[in-house]
Amino acid sequence: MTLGEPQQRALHDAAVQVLRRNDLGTRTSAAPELYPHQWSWDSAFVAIGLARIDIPRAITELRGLLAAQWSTGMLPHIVFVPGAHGYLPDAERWGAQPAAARPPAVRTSGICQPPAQAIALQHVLDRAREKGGAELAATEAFLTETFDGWLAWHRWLARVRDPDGVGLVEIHHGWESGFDNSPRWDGPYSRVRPGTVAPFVRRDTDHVGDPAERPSDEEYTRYLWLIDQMRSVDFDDERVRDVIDFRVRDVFFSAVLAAASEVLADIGEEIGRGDATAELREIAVRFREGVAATVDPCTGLARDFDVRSGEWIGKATIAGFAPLVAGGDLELLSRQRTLLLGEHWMGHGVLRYPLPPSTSPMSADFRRRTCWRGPVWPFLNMLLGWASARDHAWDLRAVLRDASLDQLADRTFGEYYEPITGESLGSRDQAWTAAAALEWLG
Ligand code: 9WN
Repeated sequence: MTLGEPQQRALHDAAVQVLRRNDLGTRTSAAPELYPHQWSWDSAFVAIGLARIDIPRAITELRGLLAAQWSTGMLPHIVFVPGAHGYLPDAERWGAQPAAARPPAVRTSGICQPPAQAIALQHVLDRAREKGGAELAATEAFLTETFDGWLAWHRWLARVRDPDGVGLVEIHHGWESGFDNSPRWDGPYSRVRPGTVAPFVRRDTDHVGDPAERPSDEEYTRYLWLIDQMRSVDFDDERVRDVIDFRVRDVFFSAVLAAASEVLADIGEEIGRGDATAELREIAVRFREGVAATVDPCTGLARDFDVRSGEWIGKATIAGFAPLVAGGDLELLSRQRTLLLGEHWMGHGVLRYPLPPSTSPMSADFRRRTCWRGPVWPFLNMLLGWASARDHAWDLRAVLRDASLDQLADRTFGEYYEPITGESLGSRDQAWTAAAALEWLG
């Protein structure tokens, strides 16, 4: 089914309302109750949706995020909103206390998330070009003003998180991946041994929804332990590597960096910052090649690498399609598209909609209701749709678009969706889900 005109209009209006409801003025809450703060990669995808309805507000969103950039270049994964809580009982425990590199005026976490921001910048510029006039001028001025900040962010990732130049970003916490409790991290987390850390206590279980859908308290205690380890060295990049129990080269994060660096190089050229082109294109090539090199010839899926155990992580998750985000080798991309559309993934007979589940239904790790272990994430489909358009993979893009609109027509804007029944799960009125609807509607 594809949506008729009236349904499309209703979906559009409801998505706009969600973004307005989550609008805090200069930041957008990731979701009203569960995630009232500004999350880094959510905010990039939110800006893509905002650019469809309000270009100046999209610019404000990205400007606000950049204002929380650390002096090292890192963009923090959460910018805490004063007075808001969600289910994180106390921001300090998650690293929001002063660290030497943190800007003084904001409270932020001390970890990061995949760098989707340049992809958002490109969307804002595209929409501004369609409008022309004052909005285009304002967008160009914004890009000129902030270019060095985005460049510093990419540089920090390339230098600090890949010091050996292997073309893969090292993460130090599952949350840095954005795929919090994915089966990808089961092995690495089994080697995290919490010392003296006060156990995680949920602030209000009503906010968390069905406990079966989310990580357990024991998992949260490990998450906190890693933050404590970082805090013990004042979040100092060089020292964190020595003390942290979790060191993984994340293939999907690396793919986002590759794609975003290429886009940032294009933007730089357009606004007269050709001085950064060579460096950014080099980062794009390095990480694209790094991602491609992880592909398991047996499964065709890209893999993460656990630095501490020296092992590949070959779980059947959507992150295995990282090359489709990174772009590059045409044959590899074509093989991956066939795999993605095939019966282990989007073409699996049990699925409510032909959309990629976060873990393959064929995998022993598949859990249909547990957030990163099976459910479908609309923002990821938007990202895959963007990459498909970039690579002229119109067939894949068309399936993703039609199925996404069908899925989102319930207008709940769920955080994620049960892949077999299509039920909306997790948080409701999730901002990046509303943004995905607006982007697909065009
Ligand atoms: C921790 C906000 C974030 C997303 C992540 C998603 C989830 C947070 C959590 O929500 O993570 O960062 O508390 O579960 O996994 O991708 O950015 O929407």
